[in-house]
Amino acid sequence: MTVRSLAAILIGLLVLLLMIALMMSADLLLSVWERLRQVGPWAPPIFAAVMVLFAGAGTLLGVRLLRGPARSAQPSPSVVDAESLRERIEHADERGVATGTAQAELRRLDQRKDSGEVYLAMFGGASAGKSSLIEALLPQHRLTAGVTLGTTRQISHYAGDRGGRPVQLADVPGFGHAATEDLIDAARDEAIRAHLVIYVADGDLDRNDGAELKRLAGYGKPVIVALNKSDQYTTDELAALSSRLAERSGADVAAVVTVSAGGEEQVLIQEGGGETLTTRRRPARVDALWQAIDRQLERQELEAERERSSLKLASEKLQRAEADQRAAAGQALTEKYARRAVIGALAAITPGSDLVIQAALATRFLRELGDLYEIPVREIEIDRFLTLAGDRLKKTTALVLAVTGNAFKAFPGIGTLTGGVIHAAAYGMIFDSLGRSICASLEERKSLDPVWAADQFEKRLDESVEEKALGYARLALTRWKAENRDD
Ligand SMILES: Nc1nc2c(ncn2[C@@H]2O[C@H](COP(=O)(O)OP(=O)(O)O)[C@@H](O)[C@H]2O)c(=O)[nH]1
Ligand SMILES: [Mg+2]
Repeated sequence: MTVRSLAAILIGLLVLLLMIALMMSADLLLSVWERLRQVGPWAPPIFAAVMVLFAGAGTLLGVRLLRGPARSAQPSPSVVDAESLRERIEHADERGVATGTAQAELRRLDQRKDSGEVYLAMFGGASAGKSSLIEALLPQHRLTAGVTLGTTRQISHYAGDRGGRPVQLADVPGFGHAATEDLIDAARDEAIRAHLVIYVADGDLDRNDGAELKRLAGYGKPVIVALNKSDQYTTDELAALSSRLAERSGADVAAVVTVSAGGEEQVLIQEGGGETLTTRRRPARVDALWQAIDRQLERQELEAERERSSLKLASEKLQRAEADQRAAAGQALTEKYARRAVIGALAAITPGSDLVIQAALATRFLRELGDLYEIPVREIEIDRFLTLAGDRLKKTTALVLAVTGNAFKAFPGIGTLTGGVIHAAAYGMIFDSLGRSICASLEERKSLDPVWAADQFEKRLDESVEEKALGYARLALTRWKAENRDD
């Protein structure tokens, strides 16, 4: 028996089973309906409504499960409109957030829109041939392309014209090698601001390239991958390479084209018995790239896409500035409460007792941090966290006290200190770690997550003891001396 006939029999059986199931359910439905009608004329419609409700809820649940967690959990809103962003900036400005970068981004978008120019940004690894490619696309410009890696140190724009439309080509530093993180970030921002990105590669795409392309796709950026230095490959190699490139970049890019930007090379020329070294331009072939660019420039959505990604960029810059400000304010608050904890402990601690978090002070502290992050923290979360943190603290009490006691050795001539002073300094470190773990939870988890924050608390306590001990020891000692002067 062939596989085909076996499949045919199986399908036949399946159809038969389905038909039987259909008949049985029809029979069941009819009998239920009949009985419902006997109950009263109102019964069948109610029954039908309940069934529809169940089916609807089931479908909704299924769809939710398939789609995964709700998108709204993401910190950055995927669609930002200019008006609400301006409002957010204004509010942030009033709170003292450094909104300059976000505002500059909006201004730049307005300027670019007014100019009517189409912005194309080069992007890619160092020495892939970005600068050379601009020279090949716009021969009226001479750039400082070079053999040295990472020659391009800043973002420059080169004006041109394509089919009567003014264009600006942005040359950016490539990533890899000598490029600093700041330079790469500036290049990324420029790519996000552009209408269209030309991703230059001179060989296979590696993991770095993949990550950059994914990131650009996240902004909805149209990207053309230009496989450069095609003169270095045979026709077969080139075909294999570009199909691999297309496969690897997948849905993230609009097109893959092969080009030869040319660039310059040093050659030895034989002349009348002697040899001279001269610079020669390699021939450039960039027609395929221009055609791919033209196709993208024809797209209606180009302008709206540029606006969307630029606004998203501005919004992210605002978010970063807000986070920086929250972190600074959180730090200041932490220092304030750590001092209070030291002072409070000096008055209250009996020598030799365990470290116990000063609950009333800690509760007020955590509330204030919640207000700062504009995240409501509930009593129950605070209690739970303080309990967990207290348990972790028991494990480290000996260590914290030992390190603190040791720190006092830095102060000459203090002889024997009461355990109370050592305890007080330890409280400074505890509140320091409390503050930093809660700030981390509020920033990263967008809530006071008791278990997560308690883990952070323990880790930060371990990390900070050595470096912080001296500072809090000094504080405790100063206060203690001030209080005992009259004795
Ligand atoms: N063989 C060959 N070399 C090229 C080509 N395009 C650029 N180059 C060379 O690649 C090197 C780096 O070029 P450059 O434009 O500075 O790269 P960038 O760092 O991406 O801007 C230079 O030595 C260029 O001459 C090309 O199409 N073929
Ligand atoms: Mg360059």
